[in-house]
Amino acid sequence: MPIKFAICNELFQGWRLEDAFAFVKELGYDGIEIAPFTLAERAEQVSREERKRIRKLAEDLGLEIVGLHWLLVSPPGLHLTTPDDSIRERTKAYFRELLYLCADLGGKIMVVGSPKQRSLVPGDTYEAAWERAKAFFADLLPLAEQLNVTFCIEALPTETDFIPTLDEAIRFVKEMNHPNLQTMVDVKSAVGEGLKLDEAVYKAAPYLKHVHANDANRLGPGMGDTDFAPLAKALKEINYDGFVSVEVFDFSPGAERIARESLDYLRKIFA
Ligand code: LER
Ligand code: MN
Repeated sequence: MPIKFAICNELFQGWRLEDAFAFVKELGYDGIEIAPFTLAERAEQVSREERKRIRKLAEDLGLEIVGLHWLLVSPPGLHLTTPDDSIRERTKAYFRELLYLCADLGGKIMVVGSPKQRSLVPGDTYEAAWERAKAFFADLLPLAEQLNVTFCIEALPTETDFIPTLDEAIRFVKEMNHPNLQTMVDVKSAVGEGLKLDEAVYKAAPYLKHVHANDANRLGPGMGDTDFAPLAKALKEINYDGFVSVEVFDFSPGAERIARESLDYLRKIFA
């Protein structure tokens, strides 16, 4: 199966969803990844009708809704590893809402990034946070399985002290030992921890369910010095059949240019 390309929707700030979907389809993307905060402050505020409308918009265009990321940008006050049971329970309840939103939109993965909302709170220890995070996901996994959604734990070395590296993400996946909790490679993060991109792919291969494509400079792939050739070669070698999804953090060149140049580069490199 050929590798599919997607793009994250928060880049299209101020666009109507239908315009963003149509634009990325026209460029030739296969999928779109949704940041829930772009739809509403809370997932529950996205009505049943709106979920159907969004899903149909994508289906009518032949665009796949890959899943969700930037899960906890809103609402405020949530945290995944805090020793405060009530905050953690609220966060878990919100993750259930996100699982339903993801499944209602036809999405199959949820990227567990949320660096700020998983970092150790002052006074906590890594080991205690680790056990809480395991219990947190253990409670959610039956619903994830029922809804056919897979959590992808994202290593974020420059943004968080909890699961900062791909090795730690893999260790977490192995300890959880559940098909609906896997990992992913975020390119700027792999570069950030000093991994070669092929090395990152081979390391993660048995658990690799998603890829975020971004230059180390936080622009789109091909818009800086990061060479994606080793990534493409390794993904082909392991017969990766998921999405490579463009995720940028510097929107200054404009959504149109970023979306177009990123896909042109990926197509050239993966050809
Ligand atoms: C944050 O840098 C990131 O890569 C996002 O995918 C977080 O969800
Ligand atoms: Mn990412």
